[in-house]
Amino acid sequence: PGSMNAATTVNETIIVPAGKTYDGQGQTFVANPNTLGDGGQGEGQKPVFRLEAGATLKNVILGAPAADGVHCYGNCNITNVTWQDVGEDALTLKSSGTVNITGGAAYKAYDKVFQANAAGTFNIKNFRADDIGKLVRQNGGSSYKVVMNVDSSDISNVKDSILRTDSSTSTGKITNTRYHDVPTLFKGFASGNTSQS
Ligand code: DGU
Ligand code: CA
Ligand code: CA
Ligand code: CA
Repeated sequence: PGSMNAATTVNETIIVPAGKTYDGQGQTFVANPNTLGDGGQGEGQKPVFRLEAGATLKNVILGAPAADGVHCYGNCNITNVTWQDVGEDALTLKSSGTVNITGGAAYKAYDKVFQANAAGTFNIKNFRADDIGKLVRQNGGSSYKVVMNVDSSDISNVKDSILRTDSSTSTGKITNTRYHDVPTLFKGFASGNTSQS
């Protein structure tokens, strides 16, 4: 009980080394708009967290501004991380790997939440998303394979679609998930590459 903890302002990207875990213990982090980015739609903003291969980020709240969110270089685990107001996007896979997103939430993403800029897999489980453009977007025009799995989540107020790709090899699967005010679940996938149950 008592007063809330003030947000921590991040002036320089926090790097989580390969294989290590960063536990935010429920603290709120905000980007310094002058050094990382203002969380608007301008490209080239810096991430608040950069995860090297095999790193884990957990128990973190990203407040506003969130700049370019989280960058993953290879496999990463994102556990109980909430974006209160997604910046340019929430998380980007920068080099090939599997991103496991378990628990947490993302709100107010003008465009994308999760951005796939390399081949890999997104396993999204027990996640809440509201007021977003798209939940996962493979980089426009790319043809590598991205596997997008959403399970036991709750998604609402989507402008575009939940999962979107331009690649004929990418796949989308949505299971045990509730959604409302979603115009399209899947966009751009080859026939036979999506499933929903
Ligand atoms: O149009 O600039 O949106 O990582 C292409 C975009 C794209 C990336 C992507 C990102 O290449 O900037 O935020
Ligand atoms: Ca972008
Ligand atoms: Ca936003
Ligand atoms: Ca971005």
